Amino acid sequence: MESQKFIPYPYTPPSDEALIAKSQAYKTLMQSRRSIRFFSEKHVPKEVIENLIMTAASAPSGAHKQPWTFCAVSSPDIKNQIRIAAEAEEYVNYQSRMSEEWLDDLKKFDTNHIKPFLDIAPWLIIIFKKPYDLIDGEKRKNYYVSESVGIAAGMLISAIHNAGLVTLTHTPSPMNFLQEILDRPENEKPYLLLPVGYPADDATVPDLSRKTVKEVLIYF
Ligand code: IYR
Repeated sequence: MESQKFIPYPYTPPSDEALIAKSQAYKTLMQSRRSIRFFSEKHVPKEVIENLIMTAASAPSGAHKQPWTFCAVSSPDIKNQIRIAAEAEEYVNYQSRMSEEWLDDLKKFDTNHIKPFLDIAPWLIIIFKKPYDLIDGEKRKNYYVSESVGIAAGMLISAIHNAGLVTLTHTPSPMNFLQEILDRPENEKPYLLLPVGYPADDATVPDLSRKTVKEVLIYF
């Protein structure tokens, strides 16, 4: 392995005032994010989706292996195939695979196995994680794959919100059907499905509150 070339990192330190103002403004922006289950059919340009995904793909990753693939689906036929397969799995989940405790925890969201957003949202982004790369048929291991892909997913969610669109972290389970429908190779495993678009005009969200600073932050 040849040694890595290092280059200067271009950086201008912000003032304390700028740090406070920017961190406050971003907090306010991100605190207005909600998971949305009711989408509009309104078109979202492909260029926007590409910008969002390439923001996510700038995430840090174990040994810089970038162990992810993003599938961006706008084809009504493929979206419908995904909906049919996801609803079939979710039906079994709600009927028998989820515990009473789990179903009870979900009551406040009023969810069930029916997922119209999979047809309605203009885009479905499916994130695949790659436990290993296949290079000329050889397996090359990736590191901290779930952490890396989780960070990329978080960056995607914040990019979607920052752009003025909405999403939902949807995890139909099991979701191997996504590997088949999207014809992904054996080293790509479905990680998360995100419908992306505008909220429906009459979209509602559950009236929830977030934990306070005292509940989540401990200084030492
Ligand atoms: N995947 C199911 C169930 C579900 C699970 C959790 I954890 C949620 O926060 C919400 C739903 C569904 O999408 O309905």
